[in-house]
Amino acid sequence: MAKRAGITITQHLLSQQRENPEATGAFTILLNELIVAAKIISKEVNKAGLADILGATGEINVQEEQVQKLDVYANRLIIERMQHIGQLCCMGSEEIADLIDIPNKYPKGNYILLFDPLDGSSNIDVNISIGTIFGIFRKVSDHTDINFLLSDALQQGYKQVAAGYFLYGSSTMMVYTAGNGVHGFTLYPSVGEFLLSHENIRIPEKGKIYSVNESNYQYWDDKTKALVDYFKTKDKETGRPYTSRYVGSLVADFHRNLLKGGIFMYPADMKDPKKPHGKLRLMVEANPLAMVVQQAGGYASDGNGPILQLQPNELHQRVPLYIGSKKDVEIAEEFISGKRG
Ligand code: P6P
Repeated sequence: MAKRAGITITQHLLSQQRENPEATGAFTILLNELIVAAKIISKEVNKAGLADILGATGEINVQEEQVQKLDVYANRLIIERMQHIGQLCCMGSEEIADLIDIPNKYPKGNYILLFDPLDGSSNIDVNISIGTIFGIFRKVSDHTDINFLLSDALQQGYKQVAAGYFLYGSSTMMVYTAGNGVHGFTLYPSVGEFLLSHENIRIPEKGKIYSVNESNYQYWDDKTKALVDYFKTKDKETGRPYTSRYVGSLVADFHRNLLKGGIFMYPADMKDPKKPHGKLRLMVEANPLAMVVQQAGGYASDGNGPILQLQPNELHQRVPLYIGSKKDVEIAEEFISGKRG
């Protein structure tokens, strides 16, 4: 992986913009403002142990999950920073039930930002890496009297114009794709800039790591149990058993597997009858990471087919997720779809 240290994210975005004759700069403005939000979140996350910003608020969000103080902070911060830049017609947040309007006093734009402001936030108190995940669509409706329609957000993942994540860990990183490869940037706090550290990331075609919460084993169907048992079974020829690595923070687990190879799985389970398709959200988790992994040479499936081809029905719909090294995810698809037992 070639490295051109010293390239700032702004330089990189502008060079990508220059390579795209249709680029108007709107997208660069959008990402740059999101980066400012991430820098502020990073500062708060990294001092969370010192400020009274730890712990839960006592509220339950639209996902019926405990709301962490930093969740609320990050969500508000992204909304407030992004709503005034004049590039969005609306936003969708994992924390908010409906699409978020752009206040009338601000100009509107032609992009939709969907995001999970702080994924894995239950890990904040124990100093485990967490992240912000984002996906960007171009508006498709053209009603002059309506700013946006729900259908502008509920687009198939392959129509995303960009996607990526910020990882607040031992260092703060931004990993993104705009359809022209996957590039990683590391925040240099003393400089206050994200500098190119991982140019053109490629995920190994086959890994040696599987990531899944095995405490759900009893809630899986037989195909899912057979799949996880496959990765645990000794077979020298196929390099099994794989190593188990599961942090419980999607961005951290995904990022490790992106760099080292492997498969992350959050299968459908019968644990909660209200969530038969597993825990992860299609629009703000699976789709963005599916675009990143595909651009890096990997694959993301719901067990029966590509995540990026799924037609969304609702903003917060959940989906089983198998994502990572292409050959490993294809094996998962063979088990879950019943082609291999
Ligand atoms: P479980 C964090 O709450 C999250 O949404 C993802 O970041 C993570 O991968 C998953 O849930 C962990 O869920 O059920 O294994 O604790």
